[in-house]
Amino acid sequence: MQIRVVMLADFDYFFAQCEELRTPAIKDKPVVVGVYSGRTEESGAVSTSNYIARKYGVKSGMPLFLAKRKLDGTDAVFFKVDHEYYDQISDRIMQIFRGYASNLEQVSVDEAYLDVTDQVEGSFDNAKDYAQKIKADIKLQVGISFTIGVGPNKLIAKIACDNQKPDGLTIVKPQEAKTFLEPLDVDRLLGIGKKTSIKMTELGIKTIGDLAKYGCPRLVEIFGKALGIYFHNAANAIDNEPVQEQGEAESISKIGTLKQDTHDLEFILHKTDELTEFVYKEVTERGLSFKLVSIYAVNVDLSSKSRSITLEQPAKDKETIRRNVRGLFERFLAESALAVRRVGVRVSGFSKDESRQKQLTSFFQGTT
Ligand code: TTP
Ligand code: CA
Repeated sequence: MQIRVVMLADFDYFFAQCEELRTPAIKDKPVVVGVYSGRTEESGAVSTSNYIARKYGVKSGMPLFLAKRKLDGTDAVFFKVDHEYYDQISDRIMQIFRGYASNLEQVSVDEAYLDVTDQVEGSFDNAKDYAQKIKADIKLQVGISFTIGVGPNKLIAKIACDNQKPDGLTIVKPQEAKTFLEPLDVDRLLGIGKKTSIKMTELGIKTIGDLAKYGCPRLVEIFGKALGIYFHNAANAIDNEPVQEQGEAESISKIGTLKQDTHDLEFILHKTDELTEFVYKEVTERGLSFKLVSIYAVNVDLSSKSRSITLEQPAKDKETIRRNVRGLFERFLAESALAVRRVGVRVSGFSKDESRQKQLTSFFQGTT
């Protein structure tokens, strides 16, 4: 198999960092974002906190009253989760990532894998500069910092990412991958929770290195075929899972640069029509219906904005994309005085196109 260069980007203390972005004055204070259950004013749990609050012992999942107690006497600030706002920021970053990768797999609101093999020509030395470039670009355009792990597959990228946070960058080359994993505890591998880890301790397996040396047939005997083989491969730094968009997070988009910076609607729509063609073709080829149409604009000052509209019914036609892109840009230009440099069109919220599935089914029925 060809060498791959896979990145995992994980946004630093994400919800709390979003709050710092909105209110920069709190940056030097402990910041806690919580889910308030509403039973009493104090009841609820910590979603996340910035690294200053973490120094006082605040942790995700901790009851809010306990976090308040730990931060007693400090000038800590508390926020209620605002998912809509965090999603917006996340979407903007994911959209920029798409421009940097052949494939993007969004894992959660603040994590995504990027396959950048082609972009860095398979070189891990290039990958370092490339990762720094992405980090700097997003810091500039959005103002959010994140940590990147780079490896020959998703498994290594993920573990590399956990190596140094926040604002970290850890690169594990293919030839270093096994040695990198060796000393780590087995529970660092995805799929090894408390129960499995206890079982492994009983077998004398403490580190990933121990697991790598344990015979594959024995592992299959103990954990079953699928899991046994997975453990053996993972411990030996083998993971062939492709980086691919999936489920909810999936979207199809295209971004392009305008021939000149402009604030003119028709000029912009001329370009977005081209982008829509591309998006529409992809949607049709994959037999998808979409429920969300979004636009994206990078202004001359390099700030970027996205706007979305949720359709009442899933759609699959070009005209729906065009009409909504026009409406979104009309509103966007009315709200912003800046000239636009780059524009994008995106559809998401997919469902499989039923009529096409029926066609396929009858096709199969017809041929058997
Ligand atoms: P994480 O990536 O686990 O944590 P983080 O981004 O806050 O911090 P870092 O990566 O720098 O260690 O989670 C991402 C977001 O998910 C987090 O900002 C808030 C939310 N979250 C919860 O709501 N509850 C939780 O228990 C956890 C762990 C996270
Ligand atoms: Ca994170």
